[in-house]
Amino acid sequence: MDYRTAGESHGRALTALVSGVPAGVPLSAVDIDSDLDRRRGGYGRGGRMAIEQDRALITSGVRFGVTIGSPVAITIANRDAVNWTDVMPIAGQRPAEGAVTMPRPGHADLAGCQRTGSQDARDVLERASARETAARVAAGGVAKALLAALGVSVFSWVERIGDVSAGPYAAEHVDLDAVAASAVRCPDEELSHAMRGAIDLARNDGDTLGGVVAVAAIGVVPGVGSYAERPRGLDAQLAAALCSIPSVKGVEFGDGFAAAASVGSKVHDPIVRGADGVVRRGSNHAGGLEGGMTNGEPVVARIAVKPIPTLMRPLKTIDLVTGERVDAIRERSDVCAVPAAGIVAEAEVALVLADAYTRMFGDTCVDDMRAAIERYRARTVL
Ligand code: EPS
Repeated sequence: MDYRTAGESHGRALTALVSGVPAGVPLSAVDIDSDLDRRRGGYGRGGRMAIEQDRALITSGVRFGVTIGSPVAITIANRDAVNWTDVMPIAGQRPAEGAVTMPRPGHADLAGCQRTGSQDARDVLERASARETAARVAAGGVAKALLAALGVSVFSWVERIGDVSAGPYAAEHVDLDAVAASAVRCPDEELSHAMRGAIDLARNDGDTLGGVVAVAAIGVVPGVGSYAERPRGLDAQLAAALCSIPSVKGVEFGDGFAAAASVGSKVHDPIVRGADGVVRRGSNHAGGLEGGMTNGEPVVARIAVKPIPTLMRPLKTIDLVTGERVDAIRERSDVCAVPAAGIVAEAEVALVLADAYTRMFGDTCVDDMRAAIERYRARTVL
C-alpha cells in the first residue's frame, strides 16, 4: 500500500491517492471525516480552522461502502480558496506586485526558493504548509480501516507542550476518553489546563510552541518488518514516515534516548509466559520493536514537534529580491499545532503498518489477509 498527496494550502482542493488497497475493507467518508475533525481541532489553532470544514469526498475505489481493490482517491475542498482566487489562479499572468520575498527562518521558504529558482516564496510555502497533512490524514483513514478489519488500532496522545510535560504513559494505560476530552489531547486534565495556559502565554508574546506527541499501535502480530533487509525494518520505515510530518525534528521508539543512558539489564524486556499461557514481554522499553520487527507488544513512538516558524513577532531575514535585512513575513497562522500532529502521526503509522501487513499477508482481499494472519498467529504461538 502506498499513497501520494497533491494540493496547495489556498488552492482549490487537496487530493490523496492510495494504491494497493485490498478489496473488502469497509470504508466510509464519515470515518475519515472524524479524523479530519480531530486534526482540525486542538487548542492553539488559528483563524483558518474556523473557515475549513474538511470533508472527505471519496471519488474512486469504493462501492457500497467497501473497497473494491482499485486505488482510492479522496478530495478535500479548501473552503478558504474562494478568498485567494487572485493569489492562486491556475492560469493568467503573474502580477508585478504581491510576491512573498521575506522568507521565514524555520520554514521551507528560503531553501525552497533556492531550490526552485523562484523569487516568490508563495510558490513554495503553499505546498510546504501543514495544510497538506489533511490529505495525509485522509489517506491514513484508508490504512486505519484496513488495520481495524485486521484487529489493529492506532492512537495518539500529547505528552508535552512547551515546558509543560506529562507522562510518559504506557500505551495500554492511556485513557483515550480523557485524551478526546482534552483540548490539547493530553490524558491529564490538570496538565491539559497548564498546556492551554502555556499556549495563551505564547500567543500573547507573538510566539509559538512545539511539544511531544506519542503514537501507538496495538494488536500488531510479531515479526512485521524485517531483520534481513534493514531499510525494510519497521523502525526505519516508521522513523522516515514520522519525520515526513512538517515540524518533526526527532523520533524515538520506546525508551528511545533515555535507553542510551541506561544499562542493558534495565532496557531489554524479559520474555515471559502470561497467566493465559501466551508468551509476551514483562515490560515494553523497546516500544514493541526489536531487530527491525514488531515483537507483539504495543508499538510506541514519540515525536518531537518544533514550534511553528510563523511568528507574529518575526525574526530577522534577508529579502529575496532586494537583499536587505528585513523582518520575516507575518501571516495568519497557528500558535501551536501539536495536538493536530498526533492525528497526522496516527495516519503515518497506520500507512506504514498497512503497507507492511500487505507485504506480509497479501493485498488481494481482506478475507484472505485475515486467514493468512490466523495461520501465522497459530504458527507463532510458542
Ligand atoms: C499554515 C498556516 C495556516 C495554518 C495551516 C498551516 O494556514 P493559513 O495560512 O491559511 O492561515 O492554519 O494549517 C492548515 C490550514 C491546516 O489545515 O492544518 C502553514 O503556513 O503551514
